Amino acid sequence: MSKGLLISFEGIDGAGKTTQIKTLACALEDQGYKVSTLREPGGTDISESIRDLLLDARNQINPMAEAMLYAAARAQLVQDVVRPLLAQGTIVLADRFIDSTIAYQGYGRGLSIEGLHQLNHLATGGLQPDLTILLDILPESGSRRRQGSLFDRIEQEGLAFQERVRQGYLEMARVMPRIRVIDGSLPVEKISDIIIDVVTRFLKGDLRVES
Ligand code: T5A
Repeated sequence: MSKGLLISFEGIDGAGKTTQIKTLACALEDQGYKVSTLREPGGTDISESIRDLLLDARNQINPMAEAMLYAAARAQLVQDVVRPLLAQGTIVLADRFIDSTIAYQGYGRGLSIEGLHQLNHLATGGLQPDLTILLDILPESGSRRRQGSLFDRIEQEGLAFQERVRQGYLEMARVMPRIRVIDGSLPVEKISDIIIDVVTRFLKGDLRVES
C-alpha cells in the first residue's frame, strides 16, 4: 500500500469503539498491515493537555470554546501524527474524528453544523476518513456500560444530550456513504466479525463508499 488509510470509529459514549479498535488492529496486523491506533481528543502532548481541560467535570466551557478546543487538539494531532503515518502507508484507526464534532457540538450543543464543517476543514486541512464505523447503541445502554466509573464533563450531560448526538450520527450516516452503521448492542465478538468483514472488503476494493 503506497498511501495509508484513515478509518474512524464513532458513536455515543460507551458505544464500544475502544473495544473494537483493539480487535481490528490485531486482525489487520495479522494480515500484514502496518496499523496505528489513536484517540481524540489526544494523541500528542498538547492534545492530551487539551483533553484534560475538555473532560474535567469542574470546568465550565462555553459551546464555541469547546468546539475550538476539540479543533485545536485535532489540528495538532493531524499535523504531527496522522499525516506522517498516512504518508508511511499506515492504516490509522482513530477512536473519534471530525464526525464527533458535528454530532456533539452540532447536534448535541446546537452550534451551526455548517460552521463546524468549516472548523473541521481548517483543523485538518480537509483530511477526511476513508471509512467510518458508527457503532449505534441506545443512550441507556451506554450509560449502563459506564456505571461505576466517574462521569466526565461530556458524559454528565445526560441521556437527552446523548440521544441528540445519536440522532445526529444517524442523520450523517444517511447522507455520507463512508459511514457504515453497525448495531453496537450485539455481543462484542459478533460486532468484531462484522467490522473485520467490512474493513477487509473495503481494503480489497469490494466495498464502495463514494457518494
Ligand atoms: N467529543 C469528542 C466531543 O464532544 N467532540 C469531539 O470532537 C470529540 C473528538 C471523549 C468525549 O469527548 C466528546 C465525546 C466524548 O464524550 P472519551 O472518554 O474518549 O471522551 O469517550 P468515549 O470515546 O465515548 O469513550 P468510552 O470509553 O466511553 O466509549 P467507547 O470507547 O465507545 O466504549 P468502550 O469500548 O470503552 O466500552 C465501554 C464499556 O462497554 C463494554 C466494555 O467492556 C466497556 O466496559 N462493552 C460492551 N458491553 C456489552 N456489549 C458490547 N458489545 C460492548 N462493547 C463494549
